[in-house]
Amino acid sequence: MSEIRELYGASTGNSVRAAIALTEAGIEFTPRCLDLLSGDQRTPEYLALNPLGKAPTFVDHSVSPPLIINQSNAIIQYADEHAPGRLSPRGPSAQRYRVYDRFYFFVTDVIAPSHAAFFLRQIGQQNASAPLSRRALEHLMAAEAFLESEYIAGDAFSMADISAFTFTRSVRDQIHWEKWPRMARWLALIAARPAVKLGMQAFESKPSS
Ligand SMILES: N[C@@H](CCC(=O)N[C@@H](CS)C(=O)NCC(=O)O)C(=O)O
Repeated sequence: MSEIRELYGASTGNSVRAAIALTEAGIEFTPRCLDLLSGDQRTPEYLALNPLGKAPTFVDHSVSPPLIINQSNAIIQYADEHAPGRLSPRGPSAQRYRVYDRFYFFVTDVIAPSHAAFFLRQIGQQNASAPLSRRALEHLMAAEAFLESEYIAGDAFSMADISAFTFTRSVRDQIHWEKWPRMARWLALIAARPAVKLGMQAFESKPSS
């Protein structure tokens, strides 16, 4: 485990997606577990790294000053750029833009409404949250049509699979899988990847000292 790169996070979709991307890219990092319920994200030390007090935060100490990335999707982009060809095809091509297109579909049309719904539930607005949760789920199921090949954006695993995976897994009990055979097969395929398994476990240990 490398102390040169650290990923602060918790067992939430945003942190786990970042951990999966770094692991798939072969980038070593030390996971730093935050206990969000205890407020680890609001300590002065953490706020110095992430002023909004959100997880994840990635710190790369190999450069001076250290590179700090706060957005999960920017961490995924870092992983993509540091391991060319692993999370998206090399060089501009129709295939590369299909990866980006589908990656952003999940980020903006699935994950974003689902986050908004979560926030509304947290502030007691259950009624307002329900249509957003439904919308996220409806959009997710559009991905059945993406899966003409094995992966979300074609024949190769990509960052689009990472953006789709954690949310799909989190709602797996709400899905009538018999209607979505390609998605069912895809979910099992991604869940079985060694790097995905490792990324999923990154923040399962107890808080680091
Ligand atoms: N846009 C950010 C969102 C980060 C975010 O909302 N993280 C949540 C967990 S999923 C968080 O840290 N919540 C703790 C809090 O708000 O106190 C990203 O994608 O990284």
